[in-house]
Amino acid sequence: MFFRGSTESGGRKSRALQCIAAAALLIVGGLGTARAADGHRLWLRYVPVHGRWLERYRHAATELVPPGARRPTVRDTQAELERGLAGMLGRAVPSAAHVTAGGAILFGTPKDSARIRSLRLDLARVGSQGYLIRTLTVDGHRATVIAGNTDIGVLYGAFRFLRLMQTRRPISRLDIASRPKIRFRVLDFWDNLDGTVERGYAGSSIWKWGELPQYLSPRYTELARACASIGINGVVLNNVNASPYILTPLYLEKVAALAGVLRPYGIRVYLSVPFSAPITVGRLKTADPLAPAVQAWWRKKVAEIYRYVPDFGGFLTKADSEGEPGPEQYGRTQAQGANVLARALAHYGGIVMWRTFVYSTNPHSEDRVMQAYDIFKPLDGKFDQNVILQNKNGPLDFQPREPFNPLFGAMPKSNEMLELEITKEYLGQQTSLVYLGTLFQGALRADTWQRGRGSTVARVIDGSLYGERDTGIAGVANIGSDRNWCGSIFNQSNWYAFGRLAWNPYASARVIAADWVRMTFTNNPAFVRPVVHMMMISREAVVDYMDPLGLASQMEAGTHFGPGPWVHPGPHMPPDWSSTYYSRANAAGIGFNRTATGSDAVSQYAPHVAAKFASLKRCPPKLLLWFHHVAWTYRLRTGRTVWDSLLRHYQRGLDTVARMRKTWAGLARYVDPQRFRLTADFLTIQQHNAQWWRDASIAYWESISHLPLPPAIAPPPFPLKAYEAFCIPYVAGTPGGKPPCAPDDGPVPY
Ligand code: BDP
Repeated sequence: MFFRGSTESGGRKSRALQCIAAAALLIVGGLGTARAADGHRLWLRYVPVHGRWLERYRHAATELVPPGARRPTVRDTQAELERGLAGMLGRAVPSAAHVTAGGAILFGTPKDSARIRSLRLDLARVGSQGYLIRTLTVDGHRATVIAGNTDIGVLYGAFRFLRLMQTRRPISRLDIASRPKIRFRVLDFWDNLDGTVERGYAGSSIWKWGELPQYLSPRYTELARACASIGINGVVLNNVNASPYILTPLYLEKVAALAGVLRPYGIRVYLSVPFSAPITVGRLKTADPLAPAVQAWWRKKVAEIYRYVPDFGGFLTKADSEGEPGPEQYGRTQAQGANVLARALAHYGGIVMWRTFVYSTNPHSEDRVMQAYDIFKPLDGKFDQNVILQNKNGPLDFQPREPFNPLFGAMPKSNEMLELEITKEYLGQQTSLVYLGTLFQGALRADTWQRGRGSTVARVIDGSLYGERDTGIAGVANIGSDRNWCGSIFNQSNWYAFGRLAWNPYASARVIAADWVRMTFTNNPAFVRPVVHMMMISREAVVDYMDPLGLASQMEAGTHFGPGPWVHPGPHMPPDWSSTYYSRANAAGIGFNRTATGSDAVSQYAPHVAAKFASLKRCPPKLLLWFHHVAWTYRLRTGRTVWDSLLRHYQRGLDTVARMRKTWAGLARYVDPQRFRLTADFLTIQQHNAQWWRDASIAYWESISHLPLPPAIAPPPFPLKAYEAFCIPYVAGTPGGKPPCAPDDGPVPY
């Protein structure tokens, strides 16, 4: 049972009774439906509190004083507080019209609640989405006040208050003010209308288009609650490789139904749109953004969408990228393309999130990682006010490690937002335990130096560097139809970390991990400490066994699962989708020369950063092979050769995973059996994968470098040919469904 994980003190019998009471209450609401230990309840488990914390919390939560209004968000806020308090305190907390006793929880906006109005709280500083939580004397009693300027601000405050209890923080003397630093905090679902999910590893799409609009699965509300609990306020419903059908009335009706469910939780709906929609849906002859008929078509279509969804958020666009249509086809710029959509949306307050993930797979084109900058940088100042350029964190494509994208901070007259990939497409997919909080934090803290020291990506995207108002951050969702939402329990932490960092991009990945562990499993330090440690080292482990020292894109080219350092360009393999394009490995050395003697990608960074990356001595070793081609025998600062270091990284990655597995194996007594088993078995799979990556990579590099393995490195058990032949043809989430290879008839090496 799920409550086995709790180890805090408290009489066994009374604890059992409390558990039964709480479970009964939880079953009534949303995420608390049956099969409690399967991970379905995410971090909103609200399990019973025991011992001294229970005493304290009961004193500080004696009654709920809701505002008079009964709008959906207000009702949901009350329901959440009731559910959370009942679950944690083991008894229902009654509602009262006024504060009648010490320990009351008074929530609402000054508009709705005369009491809150009379407190004259300084709510101006929390804006339209923030909240205050304060312990005050109200009508002679000590009370907790959760207040905001809007219903949604109050809901966020309620979740924060519950989190304090879930993570065992004192709640009797509170003075908290919080507001999101970023305005648009969006989850991008790469979900197709046929129910598949591009790069989705958690089952099929959560949106059941065939059932909509008549049937609204309770999962939608549960999803909305979970998103609101971490402040996510936008959802793009469909894949960036967008089907035009999404813009037809058949689907707009369904979109409207979903928007209706998400709205009370402060979540706006956005759609990915193909640039060619005027042709495919509108039956025009062109999608040229300068053609008046095209402009009129977009205006009409947008007006229609707003009739279905009056608070529609806007569009996300992937144009001129990987075969998707775009303005370039008509000889128009990305700005002309973006603006035609932006102008149609402006009247309604909608935005365009225009992706800068634009590149050409033409074999003769320039260094792939330089293309977006060269296309977009000259257009700075040409984008309409309601366009936000959406940059992936790195200049390539969501690799285990990349330097930051040079576009950040390089376009002071344009809005820029950050796109992160929560689904672990390139990091082992659903079975690998990789906490991305550290990756996200690294991306946000990267210093662009565009306005001197401290010009971090976080400051670019929260508007504090150049003063933009339309600020945003997007995460490619890792959510699907699986009971546990994300394919594994620990994948939930990445959704969670994304939300927390979207609210506050300066937050600490470690603190977020600890909160998540406490809410998801238990507050017992004997569990929290080792698990947080395991999460904090998990990303580096994957980098070590997949792409160490600044290598990139060494995975199988279609599925992006498993090693493929040997993948080279061919008739069906564009150079910049191949691994050898990135490693540039030959008998003399390894790495991509991006200094002035090579592609000169370094010149796209601010001078201070460029100088550092360009210098062989000063370039961080973790990015060495991204920027430099060096001899296998080149010595790093550590005194080791590149060859030696590379081998040690692979080994270290594997060893770390083995250690993580061992750590987890020792924690069974703190976790319910179901979630324990799933995680343990997935760590076993991950260890196999790490071994496969290590062995295959070493076998391949040996064949190129012709150097011997030092005694500390065990030779790969199979010849290179066996690794090249070993293949997994079908991997969830791979578009097209065409197997990249055929498994052979021999034994399975991993
Ligand atoms: C790549 C994915 C591909 C996406 C693309 C994108 O492999 O499935 O369509 O990114 O971001 O990494 O558009």
